Amino acid sequence: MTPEEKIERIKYNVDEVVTDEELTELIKTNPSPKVYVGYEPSGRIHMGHVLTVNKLLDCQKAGCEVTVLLADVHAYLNKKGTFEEVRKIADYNKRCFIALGLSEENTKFVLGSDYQLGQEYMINVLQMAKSVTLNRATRSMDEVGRAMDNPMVSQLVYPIMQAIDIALLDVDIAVGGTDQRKIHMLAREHLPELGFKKPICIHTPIISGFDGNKMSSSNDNFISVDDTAEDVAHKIKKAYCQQGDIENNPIMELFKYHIFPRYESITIEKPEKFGGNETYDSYTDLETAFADGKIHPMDLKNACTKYLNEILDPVRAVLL
Ligand code: TYR
Repeated sequence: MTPEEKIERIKYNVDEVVTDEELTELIKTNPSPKVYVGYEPSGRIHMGHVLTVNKLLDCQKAGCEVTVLLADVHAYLNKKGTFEEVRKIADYNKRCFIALGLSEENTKFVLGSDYQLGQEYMINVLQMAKSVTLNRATRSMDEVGRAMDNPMVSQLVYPIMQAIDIALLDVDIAVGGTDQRKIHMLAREHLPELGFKKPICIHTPIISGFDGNKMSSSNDNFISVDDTAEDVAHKIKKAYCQQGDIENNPIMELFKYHIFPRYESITIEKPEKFGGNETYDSYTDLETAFADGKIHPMDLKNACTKYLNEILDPVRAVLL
C-alpha cells in the first residue's frame, strides 16, 4: 500500500481524525505506527465494540502494530463490578476479539492490571493529577462514566489513567468511539507536559441501538457477537426502520459500518412482482435507494439479517 492508500484505509468510516496533518506525517515517516483501543471488559461484546475492532483490522492492513487494552482496572473504577468479576470477563472479551479477526499473532493483548499497579505508572498518574482540575476530569467522563450525576473520585482518576495508558503503551494513535473524545483531548493537552508525545486520536461513530439510543451494554439495545442467529433475526425484526428514513436508522448503520466493509456488493431480495432482486455496489447507492422509498423496510431487514448472520456465524463457531 502507498502512504495515501494507508491513510485512506485508516480514515474509512471514521468521524474524526485529530489531526489529519499529524496522521499524514506519521504514515509517511513510520511504516509501522502503534495503535491501540482500550475496552472496559463487558459481559457482551456488541456491534458498537465491533466498529472499533473493524478499525483496528483496517489499521493492521495499513501496517500498524495493534494493541488491545483489556481495561479491567478502569471497569472497576467505573463501577462495573468487583476486581475478580471484571478480570474474568476480560478473558472472555479477548476470545471475542480474536474470533473477530484480531489474531494473537498480529495483536498484542494487554491486561490493565498487569502494568497499571506499578510504580512508574502511579507516579505519572499522580503527576498529571496535579495539573488537571476536578472540573475538567469530570467533564471528560461525560459520555464514559456510569452515573455521573454523582461521580466518585475513582471516576476522576479514570481519565488520567487512560491518558497515561497512551503514554506507557507508547502508542502513536489512540482509537476510540466519539464518546472518548474529551479524554483524548485531555491526553493531547497534558501528556507533553510530562515529556510524552501528543497522540493522534481517531474517533469512530457511535452506532444506534434498536431503541434509537446509543448502542451500549447498559441500554440492552444491542446485537452481540454471541447472539444466536434467531436472536439476531428477532432483534432486527423489531428494530426501528421507517420507510425512507435514513437518519437514526439502526439497520442502515449496520449496512454502513458492518456489512459494506466486508462485502463488495450486497443484494436486496425482492419479490418478482415488486421488481425482483436489486444489487448495490456501495453504501451510498443503498442509502439513496432507501431514502427514495425504493426499498421496503422489510426487504432491507431481511437482507440485514442474512448478511449479519453470515458475518457472525464463524465468530459464534469459535466462541461456542
Ligand atoms: N474509556 C474506555 C471505555 O469507555 C475504556 C478505556 C480504558 C480505553 C482505558 C482506553 C484506556 O486506556 O470503554
